[in-house]
Amino acid sequence: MSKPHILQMGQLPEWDEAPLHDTYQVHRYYDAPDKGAFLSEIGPGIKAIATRGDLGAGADVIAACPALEIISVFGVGYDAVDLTACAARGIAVTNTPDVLTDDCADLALGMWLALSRGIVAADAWARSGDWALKGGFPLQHRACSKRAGILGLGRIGMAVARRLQGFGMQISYNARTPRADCADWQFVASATELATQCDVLFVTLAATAQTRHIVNASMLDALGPDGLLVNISRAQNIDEGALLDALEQGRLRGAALDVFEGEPQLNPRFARLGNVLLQPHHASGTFETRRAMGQLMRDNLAAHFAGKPLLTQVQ
Ligand code: 8YV
Repeated sequence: MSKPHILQMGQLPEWDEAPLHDTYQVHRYYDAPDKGAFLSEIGPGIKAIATRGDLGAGADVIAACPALEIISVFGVGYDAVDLTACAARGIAVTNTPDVLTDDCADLALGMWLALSRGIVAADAWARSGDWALKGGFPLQHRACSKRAGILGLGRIGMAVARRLQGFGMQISYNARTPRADCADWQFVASATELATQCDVLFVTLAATAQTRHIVNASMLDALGPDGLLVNISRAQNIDEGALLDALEQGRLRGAALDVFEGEPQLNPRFARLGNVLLQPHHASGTFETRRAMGQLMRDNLAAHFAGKPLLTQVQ
C-alpha cells in the first residue's frame, strides 16, 4: 500500500522525523524555497498536516490541500490553525495536551522566581567579578507569600496555581466560570480586577480571537508599578507595545516572557530592558515532554489512518 502524503510545517525532533518518514510520504513545507509553487505541486495529494503549536496551518495552506483530512498539532495550543476553514471542510484537528502541563508550569515558576530575585543578573554579577569589585548584589523583592493572579485556569493554570500554593501564595483566578474544585482559590470575574488584586499575574490562557490583547495598558496599570507579569501562553494575549511602554516607564516592575509577537524575532526594545526575563518559547522544551508530544502527535495521525478514534481531538 502506498504511504499517505503528509505536509510537515516545521522542523520536529529527530526521533519524530524517522518514524514519520517510515510511515508517510513527508513533504517539508519549511524547506521549500517557493512555498506557492511547492503547494501547487504537492497540495492536491496531501491527506494530513503535521505542524507545531507555534506554526499552525493558515487558510492558504489548508486551501491548497483539497484532500486534507487531519491536522495534527505538536503542541497544546492550536490557535495558529485556521479552525474555521477546518470546520467548513470537516478537517479534524488534534493537539498534545496534558503531556506538557508540568513542564510548562515548572518553567512559569522558574521564570517568576528568577525575575523576582534577579537570578540571571546575580549570576552575571558573580561571574563578572562585580561581587569582588562592587560588593554584594543589590537586594531584591521577596517572591513567596504574596498574591498571585492566574489568568486562565485550564490545565496549565491549575498546575501553576498548585505549585504556587507550596510557596505560600494567596491565589486568585479569572476564568470563564468559577471552578467548583478550586474552593481555596478566589474567583475574580473581571480580568482587570484580578490584576488590581495581585502582585504577580500569570497568563496561562489559551489564545482565541476573544483573548487578543486581553492584557492591555489599563490592565498593566491595574497591576501597577510593584506588579510582575509572567506569560507562558501566547504573545497575542498581551498588547506587547503597551507592555514595553509600561516596562520602560516603570509603570510595571517586571515581566517574564516565553512568547513574543513575531517570534523568533524579538522587538529590540526588550533587549534594552533590565526588568525583563526572556525565554525562547521553551516552556515545553524538555526531552521527556517533547518525546511525549511527538508520540501523541504521531499516534493521532496513526489513529486517523487506521480509522480509529482520535486520541486528543480539539475539533
Ligand atoms: C510548541 C506550544 O508546540 O504547546 C504549545 O502550544 O506552543 C509549544 O509547545 C513548541 O513551540 C514546539 O515547537
